[in-house]
Amino acid sequence: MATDFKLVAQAVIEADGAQVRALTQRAVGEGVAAEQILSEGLIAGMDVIGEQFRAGEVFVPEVLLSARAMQEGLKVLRPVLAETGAQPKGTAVVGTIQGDRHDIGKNLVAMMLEGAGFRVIDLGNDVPIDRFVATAAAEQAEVVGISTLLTTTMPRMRKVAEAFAEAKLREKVRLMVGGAPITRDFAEQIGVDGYGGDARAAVTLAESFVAQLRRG
Ligand code: B1M
Repeated sequence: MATDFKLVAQAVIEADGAQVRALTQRAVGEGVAAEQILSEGLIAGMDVIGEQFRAGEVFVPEVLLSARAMQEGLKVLRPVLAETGAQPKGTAVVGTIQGDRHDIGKNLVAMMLEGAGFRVIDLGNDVPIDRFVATAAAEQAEVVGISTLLTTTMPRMRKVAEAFAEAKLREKVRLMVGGAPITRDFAEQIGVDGYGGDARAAVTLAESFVAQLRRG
């Protein structure tokens, strides 16, 4: 039976985690690409909730319940996205900036990086600026990915770039930013190395950073 992505999205909207999990499992079993289940099912449902939230039709508890339901689908997709037996392509540190607790998009970026063969150190959400720097240095990371979904916390991304410069790590570490309010222009303005519009773009960027660094 062809996968009905609308049903997956609807289950996210209705915050029915068991149904999200079952439908995601079924789609995986039918051989549907994990990225398609993500974008046309799980993320599509979350986008509807985001719109309803903006319009004042639903409130934080409903959003949180839908987010939890979406995570049930992500749990199913994680091993599929991470299927790789190769040597690590490089080390990436990822986290959501201090003051921001949104982590679904960042988790996706982490999963896709893992799936592409990176060693990923996920610092979680609400991550202080210094922790990005200290972890990158300690783990000899090539890539640091910073996520935010809030316009109020966007300015802190510039401070991360400044902190890496102060620690004299800008030659060794490439910085990328992403999240719904982030644009390429913003990334250029704050002086980071790149912007990922979605998790797939973040992986492509991370791969190009590692290639650049290895070329020297
Ligand atoms: Co909040 N929230 N939220 N929220 N929430 C938004 C972001 C908002 C746009 C909703 C709205 O008004 N329409 C709005 C921000 C407005 C603004 O800043 N201008 C908002 C607000 C205001 C808030 C609170 C302040 C609400 C309140 O308390 N009054 C509060 C903030 C709490 C805090 O963080 N301190 C809050 C809380 C929450 C919940 C806890 C309820 C929950 C988060 C649960 C969680 O993450 N564990 C939540 C959610 C779920 C959302 C929406 C509905 C969905 C976000 C999401 O997960 N999308 C969101 C509205 C929306 O975006 N539609 C909203 C799915 C996810 C896959 O997409 O994260 O964009 P996204 O990731 C994408 C890309 O952006 C990219 O890849 C992913 C796709 O492949 N990407 C990267 C992300 N990070 C990347 C990093 C990269 C590269 C790409 O490189 C490093």
